[in-house]
Amino acid sequence: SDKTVEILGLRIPAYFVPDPQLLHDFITGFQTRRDDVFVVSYPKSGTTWVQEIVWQIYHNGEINSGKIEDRVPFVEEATNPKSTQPDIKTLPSPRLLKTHLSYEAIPKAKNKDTSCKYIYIARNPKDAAVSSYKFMKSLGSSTGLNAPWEYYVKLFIEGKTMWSQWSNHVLGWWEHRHDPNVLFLKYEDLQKDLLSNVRIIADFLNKPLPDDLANLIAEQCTFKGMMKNVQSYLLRGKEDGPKLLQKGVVGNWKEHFTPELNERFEKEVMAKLKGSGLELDFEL
Ligand code: PPS
Repeated sequence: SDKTVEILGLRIPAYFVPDPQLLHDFITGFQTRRDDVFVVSYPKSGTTWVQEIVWQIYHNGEINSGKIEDRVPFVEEATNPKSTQPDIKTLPSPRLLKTHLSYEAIPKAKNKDTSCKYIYIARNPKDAAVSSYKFMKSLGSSTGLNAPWEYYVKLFIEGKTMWSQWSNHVLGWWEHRHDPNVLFLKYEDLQKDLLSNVRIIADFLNKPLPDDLANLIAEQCTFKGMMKNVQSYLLRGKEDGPKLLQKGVVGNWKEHFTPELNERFEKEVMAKLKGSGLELDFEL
């Protein structure tokens, strides 16, 4: 947790925020445009997946080998001098952007009529916790994490890992799921029926797809399809290191959770969803 900085109530990894005040000012001063599309999530919930789908919807199903962060830049990376992604401020419209910001912290239009769009993707937090642990480990000890799984998951439950408490994040967005400019998706639904979800995303973006294009994008955005363009999802300069695409399955947590840990997670994380109507802990 000492490797994070706190901005707008969220813990963000320090390795890409050399100056927290600068990022704070960037986010709070962000001028949204009506045609901005934010792909939003709690980390390791399927952001890259939705970024690729949205990008292909805007580019007629083209497969582009450019890095995903060059095509759909990351808001929280915007003030990192080491970052090579395009400058978000001067990016031509329509801007497709990635962020892990909470509903509270995300840039919004001053006037509701000129609001941009937000696509939120949620995932079973047990799988998200395993995914982020593996990813952080693969970053190496200088920027990543050098702790056993049991310790990491304890921090996750306490809301001390990146982007803070999972339940606050997801429920904050869930409350706005009926807003006309918010689309709330679930990773597990995309796994079950990708084609329908590609259509739902396209319709939300006012870009309804002809059948052949919807089929093509759904095919190209399966885990297998995206692995054919894997260089897009490897971190620049660290091509043999951390991967945004790791295993891509539902229920991987079962290999990592002891019954005791599962019980604690149910009590301290899943229980917070009670009464909200949001269900994520289901089997495929
Ligand atoms: S990040 O770093 O927060 O932006 O990561 P994010 O992209 O949100 O999440 C990474 C996990 O999403 C999986 N993924 C996919 N699963 C299924 N199908 C497709 N096409 C796909 N693309 C990405 C990726 O493998 C990570 O999950 P794990 O469980 O680690 O495999």
